[in-house]
Amino acid sequence: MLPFVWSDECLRHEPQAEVWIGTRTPATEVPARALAIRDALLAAGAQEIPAVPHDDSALLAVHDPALVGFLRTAWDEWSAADLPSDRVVPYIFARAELTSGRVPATPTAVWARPGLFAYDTMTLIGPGTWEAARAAVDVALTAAGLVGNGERVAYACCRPPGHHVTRSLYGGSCYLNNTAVAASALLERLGGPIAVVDIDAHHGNGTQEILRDRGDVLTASVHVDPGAGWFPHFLGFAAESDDANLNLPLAPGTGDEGWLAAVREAAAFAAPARALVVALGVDAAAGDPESPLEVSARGYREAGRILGELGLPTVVVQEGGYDLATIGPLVVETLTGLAR
Ligand code: SP5
Ligand code: ZN
Repeated sequence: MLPFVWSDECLRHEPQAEVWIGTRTPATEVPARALAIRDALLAAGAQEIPAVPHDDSALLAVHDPALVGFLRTAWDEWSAADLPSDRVVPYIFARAELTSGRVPATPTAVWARPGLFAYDTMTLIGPGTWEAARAAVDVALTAAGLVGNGERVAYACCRPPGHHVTRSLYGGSCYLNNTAVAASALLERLGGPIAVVDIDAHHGNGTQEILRDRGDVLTASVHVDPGAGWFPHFLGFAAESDDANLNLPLAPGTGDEGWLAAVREAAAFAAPARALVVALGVDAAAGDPESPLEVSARGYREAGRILGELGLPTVVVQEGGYDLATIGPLVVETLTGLAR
């Protein structure tokens, strides 16, 4: 049965909250997500494979060393500063225009440093955040290694998710871009072109910005229309599409029919590739608290079948999905469709 890669370290990130429009709201990207998915996979007979530690080379191929260095030490520095906040959160942002494009100073104040790397206030850092995010990269790289060595499909059961992280900025409940790291590693191993198809409910903005214009990666994303008021708000529009990038924004309320038509279009776009990375968010499902799309479990199974029909070596990397009662079965449905 299908191999899935796991690390207990991914459970160590406990954000507790998000700061949204200045209010502290309960976190939805919680450790129980990964446990729910793992339980469903084991019940379905999937084979658990422990993550193998990898050095930073694949990570640094897609991320600015300054971002990685910040994330590695952010909690230790914050907690040592004895601040009146139990999570790392930005309050001032180093927008490029602020310094007319010049490199901004590295702030003396520990509490100003997150503004060099964070693009939202929702993505809190606490004890264990770095260890979990770095372990998620190892999970994704282990899955990519399995596929590089001939496995047709491998699934990275990881969190925190990654597809909102750019080369140098973190946000959207994401810290390191597991999907982009997996794609980069697969590219090294198998050669290009590689395709990334992102079916998370939200646009894969970080993956798009990291991988587009490389010339050897095709990126496609099916997501709720940011123009209808949804994260990541600033991008994810159809007009960003070109020969190497395809954005398929969908109206809130879109169900199986419209969503699967877009998945088919994304699959056709990915067809010329030598290998595939699927950024699997199951938050497009009806009932998910973070998205207004209305996809069913049968829809997810059909999406898996459509992507599996490409017949490509495929790494599936977990992204979003927040309804603890259904995310496990939804992942199993997708992988069942894919691995048939
Ligand atoms: C990986 C992923 O699915 N990230 C999604 C990030 C989108 N979060 C946007 C949150 C907008 C405000 N949500 C208010 C509810 C607070 N829990
Ligand atoms: Zn999402």
